Amino acid sequence: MTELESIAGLFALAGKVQQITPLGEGLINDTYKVVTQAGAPDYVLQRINYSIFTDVPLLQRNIEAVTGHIRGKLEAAGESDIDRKVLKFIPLKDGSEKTYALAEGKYWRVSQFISDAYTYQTVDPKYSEFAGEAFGNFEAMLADIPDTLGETIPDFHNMELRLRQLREAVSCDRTGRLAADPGELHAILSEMEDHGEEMCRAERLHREGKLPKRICHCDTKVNNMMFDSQGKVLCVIDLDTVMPSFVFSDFGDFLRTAANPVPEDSPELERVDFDMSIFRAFAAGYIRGTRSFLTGVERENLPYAACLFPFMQAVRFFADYINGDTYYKTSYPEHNLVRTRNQMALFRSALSKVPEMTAFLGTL
Ligand code: GN1
Ligand code: MG
Repeated sequence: MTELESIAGLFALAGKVQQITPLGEGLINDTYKVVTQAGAPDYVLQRINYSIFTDVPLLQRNIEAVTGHIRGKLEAAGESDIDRKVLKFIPLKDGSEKTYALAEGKYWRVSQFISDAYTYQTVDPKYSEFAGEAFGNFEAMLADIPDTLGETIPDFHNMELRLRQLREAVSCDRTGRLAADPGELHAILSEMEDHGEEMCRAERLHREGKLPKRICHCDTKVNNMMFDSQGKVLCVIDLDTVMPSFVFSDFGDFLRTAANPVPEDSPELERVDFDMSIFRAFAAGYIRGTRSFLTGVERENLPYAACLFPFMQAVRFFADYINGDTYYKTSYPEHNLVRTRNQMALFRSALSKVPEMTAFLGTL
């Protein structure tokens, strides 16, 4: 038996395991598909990146609360096919009801694999509108969750913190990458500093009592949404970062990935552009999905959110580059720098389109 098979064997799976193969393209956790014999569901086995999610019991408590709450709402609404509309985590065999295992110093969990479901790296406007409504509904369904969720990564989307982390990386220059730089890295840094203060607007609004924290998904990349074969949204996946945040997180991070015609690590900067047809479609769906709670301040700052997320991601990639690539998985030495350039190009493009975004929101 392989190591993965014996770990899968700790969970109360319905069928006998036949094969375990790698799945997905996450930058943080390692994910596998567990194929079982015919008749039983397949599963997703995941090794939780413990150096990033340091409180796994809290993480799984959040996820169980969120999926349980959504499951209850779907049942009350008489939904069919619930196991494809909300993730289902599998408890251990040992009767403890825990949904995670600690094996040889590593944390693992298993959820049921959603059959006949598809994820995409790119979406057209029609799918973006579905996604906007689905992420909006996700937030709306969680608006009345009775549990208090913890921050699985404290201050995850806090721009002030991300800038502080960048400055710390710069002042240590642990790898000497900055010292060896002929000028480009310093130019990136000064462009980031030029926009730093305006990009911390969310934290200021929150301090002034004008912007609430709500339960958000906080990783609304396009590929974290599952669609059925007809293109209808089934459910939202990758729930590690579901936590209290500003709604800008979900709005901004989706557009960061969906409105960019190229992947976040594409070196083809001339093709990076903030696609307004994706913005319009996603915004229309999102405004519909969040009608029950979205405030005026939240709504009028959605164009800011569309700029904030490429900017924040650029700052995070750049800090990691300077730190020597300790956070994000990389495939070659300049990977985080290529990602930084890409996200800064997207940020500039989004920033130039703020008036157009604001005008469009006014028509909804
Ligand atoms: C990470 O693991 P993945 O790829 O879903 C990161 C996100 C970033 C994203 C950039 C916990 O998400 O915040 O936006 O990479 N997740 C964490 O691709 O840091
Ligand atoms: Mg993911």
